[in-house]
Amino acid sequence: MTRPKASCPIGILIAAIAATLLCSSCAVKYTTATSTERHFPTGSSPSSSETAWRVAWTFEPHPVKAGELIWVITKAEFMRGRRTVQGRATEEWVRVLDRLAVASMFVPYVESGNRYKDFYGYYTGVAELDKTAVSRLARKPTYIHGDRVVREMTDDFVRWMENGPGGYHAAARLRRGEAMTLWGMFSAYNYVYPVVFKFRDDGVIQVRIAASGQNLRDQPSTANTHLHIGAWRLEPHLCLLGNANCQPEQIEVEKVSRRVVSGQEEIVFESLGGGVEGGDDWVGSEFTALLMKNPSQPNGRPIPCSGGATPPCTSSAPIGYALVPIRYGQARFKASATEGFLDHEFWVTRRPTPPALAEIFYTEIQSYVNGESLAGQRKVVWHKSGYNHIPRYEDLGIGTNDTFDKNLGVAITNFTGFDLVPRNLLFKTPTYTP
Ligand SMILES: [Cu+2]
Repeated sequence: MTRPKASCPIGILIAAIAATLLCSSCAVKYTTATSTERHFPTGSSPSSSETAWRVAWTFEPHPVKAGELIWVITKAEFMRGRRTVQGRATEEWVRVLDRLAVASMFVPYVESGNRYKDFYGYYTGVAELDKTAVSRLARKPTYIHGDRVVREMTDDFVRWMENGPGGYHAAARLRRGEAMTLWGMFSAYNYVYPVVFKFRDDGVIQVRIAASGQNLRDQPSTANTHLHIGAWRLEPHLCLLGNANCQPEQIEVEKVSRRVVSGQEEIVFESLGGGVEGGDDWVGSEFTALLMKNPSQPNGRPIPCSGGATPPCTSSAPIGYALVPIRYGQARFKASATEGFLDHEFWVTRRPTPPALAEIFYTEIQSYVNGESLAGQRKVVWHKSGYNHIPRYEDLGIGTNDTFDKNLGVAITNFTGFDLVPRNLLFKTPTYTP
């Protein structure tokens, strides 16, 4: 694999050494990996819970900005339920992801030609949080790791509602959703970017980023309009823990489109990249999503036998996750040929070896995509999603002589991102008992 132009092996080494030196007094505080496990519903014991998440994360040296760290989810495992085997209820955990992290924040302005890579050259670090302020603000109980990552158990509105014959009826039940929400933020000079990973009780992972902090200019004019294009990098795993036959290398990544074919609407599945590294587009009229599935990991749910098969029979449906975009639009204007990362909303590449610290920037993806085969390889999936920030009075304050002052106001957050949704991963509707 080729490497990003600005992160040669020596550069990475220097960055790693510099991070260690600069942070020698706080190495334990900022670089120690940690993990958390939470069961749903909140308050249930691990032996009686319906579902659960186990998530690990760490801080790694930024390959370009020496001395700065980046926040990386290094493992996400979901407990999909219990199976009774030989009279004993056994938890079934699925390793969903090996890595999940922000991969870019690209900010091109309509005026001036300024086009900032806020997660690359303009990155100024994982922001330190004021524990007292966060504890006052956040839902309880709150856990804060290394002054950088907050864990909250959050409400998630209505998860499901029953209906009955003739419509909704008074005896119907509903369920309030819950989530384990992890959030932190990174900064890029005047801007601050809250980063949120919400791990829901139904197996969904909601990934979001927002922009806040102070605007670059004092004027709320349309000439100061800019995009905040967030991007993420993830490594699907999709294996049941303990299944030695499961191979993440077999994962297939497909683009799913609702498309008119010969006058008929159809759901069309196409290999992302066609077996080699490559990218493809989000099409609003086709509700484009991605499907990641692992043929080497069947669902395993007991099903009636057919065709003379000998019991017990189980579902061979591969477990999977859909990547569902949440979008406001898509940027296509390139100021130069070096901005090829703007060409597509989805990319798939071969995972480099070793996986850490190499090929982690969406804005450098042109140097990663070089036509290598994906057959039998671990895959990295990339997605970008941005919003158009037209500065308004609400983002600014009023200074002396009644003039606008960016430093006396604050940019109001606008979140963008995507959802990761289980597909044929559970046995039944999660958190629902008929
Ligand atoms: Cu902005």
